[in-house]
Amino acid sequence: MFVDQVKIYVKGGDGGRGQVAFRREKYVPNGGPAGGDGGNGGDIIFRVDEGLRTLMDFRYQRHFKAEPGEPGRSKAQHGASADDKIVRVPPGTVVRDAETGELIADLVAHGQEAVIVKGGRGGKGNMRFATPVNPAPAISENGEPGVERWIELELKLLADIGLVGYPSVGKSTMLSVVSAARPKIGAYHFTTIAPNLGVVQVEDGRSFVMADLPGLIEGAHEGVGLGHQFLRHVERTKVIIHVIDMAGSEGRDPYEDYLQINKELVLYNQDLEKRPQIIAANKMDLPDAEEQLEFFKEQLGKDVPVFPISSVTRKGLRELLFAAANLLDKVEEEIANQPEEVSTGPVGRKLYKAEAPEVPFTIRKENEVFVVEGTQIEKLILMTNFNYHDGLMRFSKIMKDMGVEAELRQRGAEEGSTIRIGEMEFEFTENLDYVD
Ligand SMILES: Nc1nc2c(ncn2[C@@H]2O[C@H](COP(=O)(O)OP(=O)(O)OP(=O)(O)O)[C@@H](O)[C@H]2O)c(=O)[nH]1
Ligand SMILES: [Mg+2]
Repeated sequence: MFVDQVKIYVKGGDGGRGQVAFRREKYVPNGGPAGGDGGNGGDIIFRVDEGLRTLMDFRYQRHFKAEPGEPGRSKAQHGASADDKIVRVPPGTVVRDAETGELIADLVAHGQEAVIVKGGRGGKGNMRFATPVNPAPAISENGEPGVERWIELELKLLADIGLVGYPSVGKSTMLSVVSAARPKIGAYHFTTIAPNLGVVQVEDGRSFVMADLPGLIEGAHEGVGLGHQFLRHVERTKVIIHVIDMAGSEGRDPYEDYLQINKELVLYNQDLEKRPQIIAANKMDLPDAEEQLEFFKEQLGKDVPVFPISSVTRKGLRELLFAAANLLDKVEEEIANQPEEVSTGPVGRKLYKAEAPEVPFTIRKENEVFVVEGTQIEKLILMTNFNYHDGLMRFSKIMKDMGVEAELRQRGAEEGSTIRIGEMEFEFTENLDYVD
């Protein structure tokens, strides 16, 4: 089974909670704060492994969670940070946010890594909150929650050259004679239902990866036949070999075939119009093929080379492969001279936009309740340890600094009004001051 699209859930590890503790030592009166920070939660990192070919493994495991950081300890010890969780993916994996469709990572080269979600930061222990005004604060933070999201993985084949054409024109047959691949061959349509890859060796030592793709028919760009599902693999090939049944052995007109397939490619993706293409006139061993080829060339009318071949007798294949390798070299040279794109960066770890952008808070009224929303303020609620009075004071100071308090007052909140942030509800209190 060829699995090339899955939806999975990922969550970074939560940060460990910071500790409230005080030094209690002999001969040291009023020991200072000694609560350590929590450790950071682990990130989820995808790493390309060229040993993998499909997204098959993700059909059985769809949830990935990184470990949380350890809580901070007393005696000024920090909690340990969790290890990152490494998830192996095949080369050609494109990762998108399932909700927004936003590109998170495009993983191409063996060993390439991307941080898919960040783990949460460990909460600060009370040692960190000591100030000259409040030298022994009972404040600590809870750990920051790890980022969670649903993502979509899509596998795009990494073939240099793709074989494109109607069903039964002989694409699989060609791959089977120019490489060690053994795709299924049949005299019926849609024999090939998933792409096959083969490594092609040209006589002069050059080699490239060729993909035999399922046949396309009219309407493929909108999902007719098998086409749509596999057209996106065509997007990644650098050169297209357009295979045509030049004998018209099924009664179709070769030139009509040629136009129709090109139309489907362009309707699917405008860029495919400019993709370098080589025309392979196949089945030249059959009667009438020569005549049809002449007519085809006339209709084509432009200076596009056509390579007459027979995958059965192997005639013409050598010339075709040379031309393909030459064109591929040219395309690769052009790519090498282009400024580097973000999406296919060098091997190494890269942080794509793993976190949602911070939006300032908003306030809306739900009946009599003032609901404050915003990632930063909601995170603050989760990270505040309300068990300590000092913690509460710090929370209220940050609310004030962020302008939440002023905005609430302006919206009509007064002493005793109900405020809701995240899961928490509390009463609005004026004049809460940080330093008592
Ligand atoms: N005479 C002749 N027959 C060929 C040639 N190439 C392929 N065929 C035959 O054409 C039929 C279809 O070949 P396939 O290679 O399965 O065609 P395909 O393009 O992969 O077809 P789908 O996978 O269905 O899209 C088979 O019966 C092959 O034997 C050729 O050069 N000459
Ligand atoms: Mg086939």
